[in-house]
Amino acid sequence: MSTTKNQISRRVFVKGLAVASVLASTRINLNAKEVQKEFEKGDILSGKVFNLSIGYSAVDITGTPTIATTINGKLHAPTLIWKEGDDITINVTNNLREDSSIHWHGIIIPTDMDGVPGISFEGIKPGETFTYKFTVKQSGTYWYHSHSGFQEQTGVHGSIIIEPKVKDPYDYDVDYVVALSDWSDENPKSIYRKLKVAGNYYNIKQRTIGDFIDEIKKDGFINAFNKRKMWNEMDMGDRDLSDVTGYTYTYLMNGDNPATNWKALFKRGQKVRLRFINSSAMTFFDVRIPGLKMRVVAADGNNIHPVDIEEFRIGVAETYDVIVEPLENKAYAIFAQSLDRTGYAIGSLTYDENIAASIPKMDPLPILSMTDMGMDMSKMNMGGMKMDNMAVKNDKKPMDMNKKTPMANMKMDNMPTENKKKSMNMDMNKKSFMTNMSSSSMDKTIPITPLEHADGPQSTMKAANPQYRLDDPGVGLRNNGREVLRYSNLKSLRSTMHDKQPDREIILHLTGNMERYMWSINGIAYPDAKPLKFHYGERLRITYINDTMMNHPMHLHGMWQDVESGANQFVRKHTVIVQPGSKISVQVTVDAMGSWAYHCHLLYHMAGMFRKVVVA
Ligand SMILES: [Cu+2]
Repeated sequence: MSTTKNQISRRVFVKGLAVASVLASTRINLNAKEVQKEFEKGDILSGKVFNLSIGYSAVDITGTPTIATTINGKLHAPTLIWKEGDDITINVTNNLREDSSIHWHGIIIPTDMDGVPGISFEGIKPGETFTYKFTVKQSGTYWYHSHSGFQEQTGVHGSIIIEPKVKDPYDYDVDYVVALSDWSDENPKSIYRKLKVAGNYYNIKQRTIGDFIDEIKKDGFINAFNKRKMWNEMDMGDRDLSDVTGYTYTYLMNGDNPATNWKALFKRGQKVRLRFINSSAMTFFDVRIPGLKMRVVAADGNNIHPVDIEEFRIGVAETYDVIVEPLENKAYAIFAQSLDRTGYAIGSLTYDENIAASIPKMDPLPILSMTDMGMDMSKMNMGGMKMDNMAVKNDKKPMDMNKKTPMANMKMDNMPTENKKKSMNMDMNKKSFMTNMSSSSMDKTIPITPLEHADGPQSTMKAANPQYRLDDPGVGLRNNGREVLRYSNLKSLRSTMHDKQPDREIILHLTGNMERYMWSINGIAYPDAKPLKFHYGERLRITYINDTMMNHPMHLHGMWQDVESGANQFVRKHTVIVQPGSKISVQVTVDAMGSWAYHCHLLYHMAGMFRKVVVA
């Protein structure tokens, strides 16, 4: 790791304009010289004491100068390098005109250091400095961001590298952070307002009448009509892949826009570690480096059994560390296209800093299929409609529960008949909470603690027959001819020998109302919900059921989520993607007292799809 400091490339974060602190207040509590020194050092800070200043900066990312909220004048904020075992101090000064905060994402720390206003502390008032002090008890790749308002969208996000006490079990010569983000010149309040008016405001690729005619030719009128009707009833289109898209976003790599083309240097034959961090507000990225295989060695900071792949999807707030070995003297594209294919972040892994890689072609726009709606393609035949044809062309094999599926011994037929009937009718509005889950690899039946739920306006969608889809790379990545990472490939290196069986289980339905752009859990939005009670010392199983058509990256603060990624196989994560219309189970060792935030990490979903967790 000694190479890190020198090898992580230094670059001007926002090209074209000097980053000026336009509203730099006179209330900075820090020694001005020190801050200045940090600027000179570039974008990496290391040691045991860190001084971070949140303020306004002028940036020009799209050709239109505008104001960002930044840390130490940087968009993406400085990378913090910590050492496992160190006691560190971080002074965070808020020079904004509104409250601010910093949350250390995925870092296991006491609740009062976790940085969530209203849960862990009161937030940082304008002009004030809050001092975070904690012991670093883990290693790997993480990130940090504001947990106040929409500041994460306007630039308050940075990377964290924690050097391990014991060397990582893989070798590499150079080491780079590749942080992805989404930038908009629009005020995020205005983005949110537009979504409230029309959930599909930023979806510019709606279906045309021409598409409909093609479908009639292909599927026959009735089938095509029914398909269309179903989407209309949900107030959605099969192309509504993301709420906020390249229509307003410019996608950035380490703060650089595609025109700047961020560069990482290598010498032929070197092993390069790339630490991918999705620090965007709303965007899932599909990442590949054409011409190179990637060996995934860590997920969310935790080392895993290495997996060789050609492409991976990274959800908001997830991190993946990969190792690549470029054997040719050329420029390779680090290509991260947004899930909705409305744009991309790009950089170059190059042997010469003056040579940038050419831009790969974006994949065609993926189309949501019945799988993503939570239909079990393998078992249902809906009212004579040919289900096989309904899986849209590029998603021909939506899922294969029989082959390779880690949870193969799970009883998929356990569904109450009532549910089956409902799914036949495709009743997307009625809810039928399924409480009877037979759980795969566990010997005993786990008692389910019922939770409050509501059938009101917060929840207008319902997955008819949600399935575990760990082997499904997700919409747009199925059968694309490349080897794509799936959750079923992820297996933690840490031993799970001594993990106890879950004491109990809770079921969280991820729910929403697309028409009114409201998001909730079990049909109840955060302001109306009671805190979730976790018992200190218990092993808790949480099953997510996604009743909506969007991916939700679910993030639990303060404790790990051990995802059941296969039979007797876990991967330890802080953020778990719950695919549309699917279910997924995690186990949590409840070992952190206090109050914690628990939420979907899509910024504009957070207001509703959020819970306070109280561990007592
Ligand atoms: Cu969400």
